[in-house]
Amino acid sequence: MINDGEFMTTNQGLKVSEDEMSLKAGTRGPTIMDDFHFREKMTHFDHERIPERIVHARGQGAHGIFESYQDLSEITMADFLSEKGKRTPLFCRFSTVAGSRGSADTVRDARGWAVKFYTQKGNYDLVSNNMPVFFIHDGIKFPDFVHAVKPEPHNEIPQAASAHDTFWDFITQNQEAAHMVMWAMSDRAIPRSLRMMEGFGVHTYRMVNKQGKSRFVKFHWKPLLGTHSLVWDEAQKINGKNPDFHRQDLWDSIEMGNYPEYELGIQILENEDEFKFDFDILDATKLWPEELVPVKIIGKMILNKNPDNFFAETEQVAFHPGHVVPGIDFTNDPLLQGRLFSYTDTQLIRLGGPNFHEIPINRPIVAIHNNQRDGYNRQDINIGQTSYHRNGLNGNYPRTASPEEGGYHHYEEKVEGYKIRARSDSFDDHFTQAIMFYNSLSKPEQKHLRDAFSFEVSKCKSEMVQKNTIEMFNNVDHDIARDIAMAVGLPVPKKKEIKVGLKSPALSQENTRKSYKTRKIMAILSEGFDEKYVDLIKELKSSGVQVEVLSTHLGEIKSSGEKTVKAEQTLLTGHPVLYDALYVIGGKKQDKEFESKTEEFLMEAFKHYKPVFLAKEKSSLFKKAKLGEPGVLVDDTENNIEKILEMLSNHRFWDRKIY
Ligand code: HDE
Repeated sequence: MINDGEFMTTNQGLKVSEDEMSLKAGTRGPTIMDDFHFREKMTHFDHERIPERIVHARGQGAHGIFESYQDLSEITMADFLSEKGKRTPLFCRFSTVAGSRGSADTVRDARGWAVKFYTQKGNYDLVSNNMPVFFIHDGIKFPDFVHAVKPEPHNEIPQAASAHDTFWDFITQNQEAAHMVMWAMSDRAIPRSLRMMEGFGVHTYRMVNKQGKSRFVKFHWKPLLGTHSLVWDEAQKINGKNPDFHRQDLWDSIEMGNYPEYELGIQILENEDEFKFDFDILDATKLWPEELVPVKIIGKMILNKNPDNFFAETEQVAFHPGHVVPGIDFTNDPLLQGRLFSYTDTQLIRLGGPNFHEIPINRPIVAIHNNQRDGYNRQDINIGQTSYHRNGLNGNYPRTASPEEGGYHHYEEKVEGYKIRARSDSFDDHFTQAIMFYNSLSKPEQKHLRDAFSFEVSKCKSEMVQKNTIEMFNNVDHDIARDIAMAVGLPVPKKKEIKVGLKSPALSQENTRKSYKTRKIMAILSEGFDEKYVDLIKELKSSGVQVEVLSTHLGEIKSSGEKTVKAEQTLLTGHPVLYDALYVIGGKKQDKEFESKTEEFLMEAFKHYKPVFLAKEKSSLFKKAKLGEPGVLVDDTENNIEKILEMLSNHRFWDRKIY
C-alpha cells in the first residue's frame, strides 16, 4: 500500500481532519472519550510489538530469484529443479543466532540463512546456517543449548555473545559440541559480509525422483564473491561504529545493483552408501568432506530486491524445514526431527495463531484449498457449506491428489525398533572431525581460532569451566589447550597423542574465490588534493569497486586543478574498520587533526591486514605509521589500477608482521 497523494483515514476509512491534537474539553481541559481517533491511534501503537524470535531474532531479508542450472529430474522430482533456466521467486533471511532483535551484526556467532522458494508446487524452505554442523545431536537438547548461550538469566549479560560461563559450561558438559565450537571460534563466525558466506543445510536430507528412488543429500550455498571474514578486533569495533554493518551492506549492495549471488550445490550419496563412512550420516555434528563427496552445483540464487517493509516481510516471514515439496524428504537425523516440530509451534505465539500462512510474505504462489477454518486473524473468506473431508455435499472437494497428480508422498523408508531413549554408538566420536577442521585451516586461521578460544574462556569467571575447556580441546590440538591455559593463567595440560587423519582443503577460506568486485575503499583526502585522483576514483568505481571519500567536511572537495570530488564521510563519521582498504591521498590544506587521524586510520587498517594505498606525497607515513610489507602500495607510478584491484581481491595480507 502506497500512501502518496492520499488523504489520511482512520482504520475504518474515515477521513481524518486533525492528527496532532487530541479532542479536549477546552484548550486547557482534559481529553474526552469521544476522541475515537486518539483511542484508535494509541491502541494500535500500544500493540505494535510482537515477540521476537526465540533464536535468530536479529535478521535481514531480501527478495530474489533462483535459477536452475539443469534438469535434475534424475535425482529429484522437485519441480523448481526440473529444467535448465527455470526461475523461482524466493525470499531469503539471514540472521545471527543468540542476540536479540536490536543486537549488533558483527558478533561472534553462527549466521542463519533461510530461503523460502515460492515454487509452483508449493513453498519449499531451505533453513540453513553458515556452518555445516551443529552443537548437539538431538532436538530435545536445543532448549538447554539456547538457554546456555543466551544472556545469563540472573542479570541478562552478555548480549549476543558466547563468551560467558554458561555457554562454555554447556559445551564442556556436552562434548558432542566440539566440532561446532571449532567453527564458532573460527573466522566463519565473523563474516565480512552476508554476501561473502557459505551456507549449509547441516542435516542429511533425501532427494527422491519420480520412480521413487531416494538418495541422501546435503545442501550447500557458495557465494560468487568468495567466503571472507573480518578480524575479531575489527568486528568488535564495528559493533560500536555501525551495529547495522551487515544489514546495511546487504541493503546498500542491492540498492546499488550489486546483487549478491550464491550457487546452490548438493552432495549426493547413494542409499547403499549409507554406512560407507567412519561417521554416521544422520549425525548433525559431522560434515561430508567435499574431497570425499564432491559438491555438484545445481543452480544460482540472486538477491535483487530489498523488502518494502521490514516488519511485514523480514519480521513476519515464517520458515520451517518441514515446508517441503515433492522430491525432497527427511532422514531420521534426530536434530532434524526435533526441528520438524519446533518451527510451526513457535510461529503460533510469535505471529499470533494458526493463520500465519496467510500473511503475504508466507503465502505460496499457488492457491490453498483445504478444510481448515477460522482461528485468530483469518483472512480468507471460505465459501461453501462443507469444511470436512469425505463430504458428499460438495463432491468431496477439495480432494487429495495421488503422487501422479502431484500429491506429496513420503518416502517409504522401512523403520523398525524398540521405543528407546538412546542413541546409536555411531554418534559417539566427537573429536575426529574437530581435528580435521583445525588441521585443514591455514596457519593464520588457526591462530585466529586459538585467539578466539583464549578471548572467550578468559571472559569466563568459573575456574572449573576454564579447566574443563582446556581439557576438552586438548583432545583436538595441544596448541589450543596451551594457549587457553596460558591466557587464563592455569597449568598447561600434557600433550596428548592426536591422530591427524584427513585434511579437507575446502574448509579453509584461503582456498575460496577471490574478487575485488564491490570491495569498499576509504579514500582520505583534503582540499587541494592531486587532481589525478579524481580520475583514479572514477576508474576504480567503473571497475566495480566502491570508493567513499572521507574529508574534513561533507560535500564538494576541490582538487589542485578544476575538478572536485564529493566527500561522503568526515573524520567524525568514517572509520577504516568499516572499509576493506584505505587510500591515503592527503591534500594541501590539512590541519593537525587531519594528519593525526590519517596516521591513526593507517595504523588501524594495517593492523587489520587490509590493503593500504599511499599517494607518493604521503610515502613518509610508511615509516611514521610503522607500516611494512606486504599489502602496502606507494603510488609512485601513473597507472596502478591493476595492482590495486589485485590487492583488493586478496582481501587481507595475513603474512604481515603486526607489532
Ligand atoms: Fe533453528 N529455529 N532450530 N536451526 N533456525 C528457529 O524458528 C530449532 C537449527 C535456523 O530467519 C526458530 O521461526 C530447533 C539448525 C534458522 O526466520 C525455532 C533446533 C539450523 C532460523 C528453531 C534448531 C537452524 C531458525 C526460531 C534443533 C541450521 C531462522 C524462530 C533441533 C540448519 C529462520 C523460528 C528465520 C529459527 C528451532 C537447530 C537454522 C525456535 C528446535 C541445526 C536459519 O523454531
